[in-house]
Amino acid sequence: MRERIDYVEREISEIVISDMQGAETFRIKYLGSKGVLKSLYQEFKAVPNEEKKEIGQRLNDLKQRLENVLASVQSNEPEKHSKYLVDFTRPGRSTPLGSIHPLTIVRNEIVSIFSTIGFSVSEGPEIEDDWHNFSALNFPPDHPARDMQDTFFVDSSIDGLSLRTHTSSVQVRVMETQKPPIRTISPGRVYRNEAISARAHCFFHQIEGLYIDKNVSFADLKQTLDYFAKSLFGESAKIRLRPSYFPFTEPSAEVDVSCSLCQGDGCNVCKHTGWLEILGCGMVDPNVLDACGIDSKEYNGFAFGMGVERIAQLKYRVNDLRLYSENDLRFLTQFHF
Ligand code: 2NL
Repeated sequence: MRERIDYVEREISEIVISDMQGAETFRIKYLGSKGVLKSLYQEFKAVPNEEKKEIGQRLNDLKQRLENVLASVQSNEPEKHSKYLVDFTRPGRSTPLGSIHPLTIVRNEIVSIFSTIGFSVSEGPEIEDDWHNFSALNFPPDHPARDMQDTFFVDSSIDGLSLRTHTSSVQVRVMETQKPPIRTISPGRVYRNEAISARAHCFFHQIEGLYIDKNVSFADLKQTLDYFAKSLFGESAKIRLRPSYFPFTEPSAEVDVSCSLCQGDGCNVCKHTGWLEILGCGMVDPNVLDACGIDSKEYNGFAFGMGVERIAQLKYRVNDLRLYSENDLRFLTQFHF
């Protein structure tokens, strides 16, 4: 009730009535038989007894104010009425502060960790051709990711244009245009043709990293990822690597981080393994370097990729991927950094 009275007071202080027509509209809206004041008095009946005195007083003041405004306009004294309408001493209306999306918070944090060790940020288009999304990355012609089932093709009449399925396509562009040494990460939205559920969405956010130089070793990769995991999850975080396969890296590995909730003892979140999978990585396949115009006899490097949703899920215990894109303020306002 108090808020509604506040609201009406604020509203009328901003109204400018310039003619008789305006005065009549004002009268009907606020003082008419189906007007705002009438409905406030209606609501007043339900106010608890102990508050009746205060709220009743405010209502009567409001009624007086509305009548005064109307009378001054009708008596054609515009100066007087403008004094009633605008109170320049009122404090300004406060604007509620927004909050930063959890995926943005996590992305910024990851970008900032890698920037401390010399990685730049590169971005590229979300619609890609077959070369940058697949062929240059050593995907064989019959790889399932090239199938309509897994990838969104933009227009069947335009050969091979699709929504990028990973941000490796950005790194292909970097390798094509820059000379080693290259140290870059590419954050961005990627698309996969999946049925939407708590665990899968048709788009998600990825951060990929690429390091190309002379004599880069697998130990360099491990050290970089160990530094990253400790910076993101705390000094006590450990990583482990398991052999894996990607078309664009050889050898390839999947990386787990020790579960920060149970310190490795085993809990629901890590399914009693003590470990959580956070990213994939490997040494860039020489075929990829050569396809991008970098001599694989002279240079080599490592690359890695991670899902931002996945990392945010682990950091903030989010259990349903759909929450990230529903724009529900009850979810979005919970994140602070
Ligand atoms: C994952 C795994 C990975 C890469 C991404 C990459 C990029 C270039 C060359 C070679 Cl240009 N590799 N990226 C490498 C290994 C894994 O992502 O699970 N992502 C969500």
